[in-house]
Amino acid sequence: MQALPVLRLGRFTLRLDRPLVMGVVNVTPDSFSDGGRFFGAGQAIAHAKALVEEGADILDVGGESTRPGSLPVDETEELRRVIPVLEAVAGLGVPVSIDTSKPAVMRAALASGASMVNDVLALRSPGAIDVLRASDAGVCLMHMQGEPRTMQVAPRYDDVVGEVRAFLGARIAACAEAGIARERIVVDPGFGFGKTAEHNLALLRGLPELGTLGVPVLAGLSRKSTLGHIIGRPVGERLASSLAAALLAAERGARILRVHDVAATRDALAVLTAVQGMQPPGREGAGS
Ligand code: HH2
Repeated sequence: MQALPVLRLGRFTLRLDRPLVMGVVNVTPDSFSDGGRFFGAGQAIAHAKALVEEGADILDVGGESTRPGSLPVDETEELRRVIPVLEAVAGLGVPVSIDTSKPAVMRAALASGASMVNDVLALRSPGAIDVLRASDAGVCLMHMQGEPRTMQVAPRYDDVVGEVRAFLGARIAACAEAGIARERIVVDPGFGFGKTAEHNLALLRGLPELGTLGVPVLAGLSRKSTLGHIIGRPVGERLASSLAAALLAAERGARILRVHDVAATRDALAVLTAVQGMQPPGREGAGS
């Protein structure tokens, strides 16, 4: 089944005729990629505004790191981190997603202007589906094997693409059963979440198979350790490899790229959409 042409996230309807860019706003002291640089609400808000100016189609605000080995954050602290940021960025003109697995944080975030829930547990926490059922928000259902604290210890699959696809298919079905329209759903193989570099590469290769689930696929490879594994560079030196990964994912059908470097990703994707014969936004009539 082909992916639906639009994505409905609360009051926003996004067309999916070109790959969309989701800009990451981490309000955390310990994220793997930007390690506390935007931890204060003021810094996070300024960063979010900069990402919108760079062309982010969606912002993804998170108050809990899910990097390998990270420990859970309690609900009060997570709310303290994200709510002031959501209230400030909800009016920037692009849909805002809340990156959380806690139903209470989802509920408060949606009440504070978020239009999407990005859940690395794919709404498996008790009560999470009910929060989405009672809203018109979008949802990203992500695959993870295990939990962040231990997920990279010994990830194992017989058929990583088949198993991830079956899991995501079952989560789409659970959402459909709860009355969540397919146009509100996105799926994500969860690069780096309980996967070795080989598993991640197999998933990138097999991304078109996830596209046959009939909802848009989101890919988050930006600055991840699989890229470090390939090129042998630390997290601050992975821009070129992140752009390569974003293009490869988009070429294999990913409709949303979750990235830290929005402007550079937009430029890279503009080349792809031009080659594919789609019009990059805002460049109509450009000559040379
Ligand atoms: N990756 C991270 C966090 N959330 N959500 C989805 N849907 N897909 C992903 O690949 C994904 C995600 C990890 O990246 P980051 O937010 O930069 O780091 P941290 O979890 O350490 O805050």
